[in-house]
Amino acid sequence: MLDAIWQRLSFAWGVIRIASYSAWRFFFPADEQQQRPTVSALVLGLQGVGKTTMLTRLANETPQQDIPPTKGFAIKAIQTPACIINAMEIGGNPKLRPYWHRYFHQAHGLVVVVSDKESTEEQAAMLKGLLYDKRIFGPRLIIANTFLATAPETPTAASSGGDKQASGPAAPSLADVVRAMVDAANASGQIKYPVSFRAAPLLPSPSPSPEKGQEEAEVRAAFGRFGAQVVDALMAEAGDADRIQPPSAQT
Ligand SMILES: Nc1nc2c(ncn2[C@@H]2O[C@H](COP(=O)(O)OP(=O)(O)OP(=O)(O)O)[C@@H](O)[C@H]2O)c(=O)[nH]1
Ligand SMILES: [Mg+2]
Repeated sequence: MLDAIWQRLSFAWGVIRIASYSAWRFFFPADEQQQRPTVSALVLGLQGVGKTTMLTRLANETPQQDIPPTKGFAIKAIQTPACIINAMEIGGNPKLRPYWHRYFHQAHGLVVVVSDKESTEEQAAMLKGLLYDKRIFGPRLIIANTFLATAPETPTAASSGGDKQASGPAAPSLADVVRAMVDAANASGQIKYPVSFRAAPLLPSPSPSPEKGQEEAEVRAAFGRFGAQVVDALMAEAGDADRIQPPSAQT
């Protein structure tokens, strides 16, 4: 009951923010240099994989220490050189996942976050569904949050129970599994737009390395390329960036 009220309130708050921003831009249009296309991206992934953490960082905000799970959805505007991405995250709670598909038609592209903290098997199954789902429009970007892979002293999902293997050859890493799925999807000819893949830790490792800033830059770069890719794909379709419309608004 409280959850339903909370979801309605967050939805209303999202609508108010978008409406206020649109009204502001109507009366005070951005100067020509600032006029970049706006595209919408749907951000999905299991609970706790780091979707809000990633979007908070990309929106140039400092993530809180302990981020509460996203109830319903959350929207962040991300500035990239190519465009402004309105990223809409839907919570990964199992109770929310059956509703993901309702948002497929509202986005120009999809970002899926997977994390080596969670079961590889469960995430591979989720990813397979999302990669080949024909209701999803536009390019897809898969980001593997490889935080644990860069913190060797922390047990990984593979070694702590997620994907148990008594002994013998080490299980392939989440990044390897996902990369193989992405390559297969791209080679299958069943997907209209290309799928991109980036593996990067979203949080700094416990013992920060000198490359800490570079890790974040890699995630940012992946997002920048994603934005550019979404715009390119849409321009090829529409012929003009000004005519970019979310798929749901095209009919
Ligand atoms: N140790 C560790 N903690 C992480 C990692 N990614 C995120 N966290 C933390 O895990 C918690 C959940 O992260 P979120 O960014 O809220 O995850 P989410 O994908 O948005 O989860 P939902 O909104 O519930 O779907 C936060 O407290 C983060 O600080 C990671 O890779 N490793
Ligand atoms: Mg979240």
